[in-house]
Amino acid sequence: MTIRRILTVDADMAVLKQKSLPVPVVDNALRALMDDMLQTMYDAPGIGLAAIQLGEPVRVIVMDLEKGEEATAAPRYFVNPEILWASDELFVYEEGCLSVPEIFDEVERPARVRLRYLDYHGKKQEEDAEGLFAVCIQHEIDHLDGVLFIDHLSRLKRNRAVAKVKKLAKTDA
Ligand code: GNR
Ligand code: NI
Repeated sequence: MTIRRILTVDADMAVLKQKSLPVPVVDNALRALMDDMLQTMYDAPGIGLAAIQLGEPVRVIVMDLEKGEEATAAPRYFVNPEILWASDELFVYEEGCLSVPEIFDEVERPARVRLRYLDYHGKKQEEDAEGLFAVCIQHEIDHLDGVLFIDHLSRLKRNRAVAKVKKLAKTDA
């Protein structure tokens, strides 16, 4: 398992805007990628990560809503996730993204979604999500379609966010 570099909007916007491709089969090579993703996410730390954030354009997500505390670790893996249904009811949450570091803003999304995906073993699953789980899985599926949470904000806010991340990257370098 390897901690890898997380792509950010200051340097890697073109890659992050790519649409990721469905995975044909869940094999050991894919599980190795998922293990790297989880370790990278825990190290960051974050609660979710899409493969494209490591530069891999495949439809794979990892998640741990327990923030990776060893004792309560609850890693989740989603391959080829699809939203089968979304509630009309909406929910507002202050989101952040490891690819848009130190920017936080409110995004409105469906409060509940029904998911279909393949798990770590390639087994087909269906599941309902609500609360933070629903927020996070929608944020991650957006990544698979080249959509960032700042794309849900006004153009002014989005431009300011990218400018801020670029400035931050300069001062950190
Ligand atoms: O770690 C993360 N926290 C978070 C908080 C609110 C809404 C979404 C997220 S996902 C984010 C990690 C990330 O960038 N995943 O793509
Ligand atoms: Ni993100």
